[in-house]
Amino acid sequence: MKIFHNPRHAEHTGRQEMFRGRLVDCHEVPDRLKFVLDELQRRPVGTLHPVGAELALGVAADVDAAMARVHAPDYLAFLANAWRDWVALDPANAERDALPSVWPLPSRHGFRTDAPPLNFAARLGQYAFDSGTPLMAGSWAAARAGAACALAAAQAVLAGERVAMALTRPPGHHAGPDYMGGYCFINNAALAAQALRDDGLRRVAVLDVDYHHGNGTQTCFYERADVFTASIHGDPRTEYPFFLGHADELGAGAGEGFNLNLPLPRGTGFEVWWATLQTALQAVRDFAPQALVVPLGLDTFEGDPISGFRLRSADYVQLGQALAQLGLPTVLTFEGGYAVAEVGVNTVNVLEGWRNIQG
Ligand code: SP5
Ligand code: ZN
Repeated sequence: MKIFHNPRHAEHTGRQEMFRGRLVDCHEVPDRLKFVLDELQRRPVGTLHPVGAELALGVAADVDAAMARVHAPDYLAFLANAWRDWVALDPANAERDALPSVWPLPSRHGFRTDAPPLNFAARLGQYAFDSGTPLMAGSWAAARAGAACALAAAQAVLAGERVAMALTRPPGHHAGPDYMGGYCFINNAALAAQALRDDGLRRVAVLDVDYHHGNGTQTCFYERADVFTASIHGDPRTEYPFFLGHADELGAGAGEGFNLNLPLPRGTGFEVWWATLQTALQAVRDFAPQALVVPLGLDTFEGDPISGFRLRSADYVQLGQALAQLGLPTVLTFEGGYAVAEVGVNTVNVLEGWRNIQG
């Protein structure tokens, strides 16, 4: 297994996120990735390949072109210049992370989206759906290098690897075509799926196992029949991201029937989660894809500080085995998982499960 990791990830190190009226320490911290790398030293289940944005070659040789296949040009330009614009708003901002605090509600409320603001705080609200995703000087460089990791993993699979992982942060599955949020800026899983399509695979499936609904990925492919998206997650009636991820979201237009949401109540344990995984796996098999992308969140773990499922460390070996048994060329992208001390063991357990099946 090839594991493409992001040497620039720590350039994105948020300090605080807004939670219920106060700023709390960020959950999405650089140590998450460090603990995975440490565990990979102990259990070398794959080969490690550092990838910087400048190193990506092959499919959509240009990382920026690949990002533009998924994200809107104005959103990418916003991200690329965000830090400069934030500091220009007030030089004292150089010492602070950018968090939005004003949003245009949907147009039914009369707020206009046809007259984009120039004020950076307003623009941040235009492109971010929560105030839990701090943006700082290095966020763009880190996210862009992460995109390169996702593309490198897709390239490896296209070149014949049975499984490759993009081990990067910030994560990606909450980022939509033109918005950030949920600790995410660039949707690495969507990039990988689109790269697989662009290299000629006709059908690609995405199976999101993060605790939170993969709203960004769902939205990217919602009206398309060539990329099937499925997600198992905490019920959005009580769980983040709240405004998407319900079971009745089936896709639209040509994409109708090509989105599957399997929400489960907070508190769900492995037995019910596993049965639900079987439903998702069967849906993937029914779609008959040529490749699979798995946004791999480890925040389904019983010890996760912000999530509510009850998986145990050993359960992740079974997850890896079940995914491997699909027999599909697969790209894994590292998403959530905030029990920092355990996220390494849990991630490598998935990879270990894979190796048990594929040798
Ligand atoms: C990629 C991913 O897993 N994103 C998740 C984003 C969740 N953001 C909102 C979480 C708010 C939880 N805050 C809990 C504070 C407890 N002290
Ligand atoms: Zn999550």
